[in-house]
Amino acid sequence: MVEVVVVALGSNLGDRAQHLAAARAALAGLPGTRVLQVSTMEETAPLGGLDQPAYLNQVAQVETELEPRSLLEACQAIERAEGRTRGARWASRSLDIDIIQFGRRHVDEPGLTIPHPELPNRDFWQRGLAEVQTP
Ligand code: A4P
Ligand code: MG
Repeated sequence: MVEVVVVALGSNLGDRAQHLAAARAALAGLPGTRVLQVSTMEETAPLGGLDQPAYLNQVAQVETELEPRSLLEACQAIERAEGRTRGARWASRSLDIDIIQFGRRHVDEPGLTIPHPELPNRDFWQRGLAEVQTP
């Protein structure tokens, strides 16, 4: 079954726009998956009040035949592929991919909650979602 899914991309380390571009390309390359629309990239102040670089955030609407758990695992593999900055240093924030919505499905399993519970708290996700959502 094909579902329309919205994922959030975020980066605050290294070449942030390049990490987001790599994420979009990798999503488009997943089996049974197409990128339908992407929102404008937006620079956002780091949440959590920590002394961190600013984020670049973007939302992508994709169509996929993957099940939620398979998509999560694929997103985590993409994060790992983009997760290294120069040298061997592991940088967890160079790319974060979160699944915001998965069609109209609700998932509440260990390690996977959809819709993403942080959606109401992240205005930049809401703006991105509004840009890609077809009425
Ligand atoms: N997980 C559960 N539900 C989902 C879902 N719907 N999509 C689990 C994706 N993952 C989901 O994520 C931790 C665990 O969440 C995963 O193992 C998965 O099973 P992670 O990406 O491995 O680790 P993380 O990034 O440290 O945690 P998380 O919860 O993704 O962090 P946040 O809350 O996204 O924080 N400020 C700005 N301005 N912009 C940002 O994008 N992002 C963060 C990262 C902090 N501050 C930010 C931003
Ligand atoms: Mg995450």
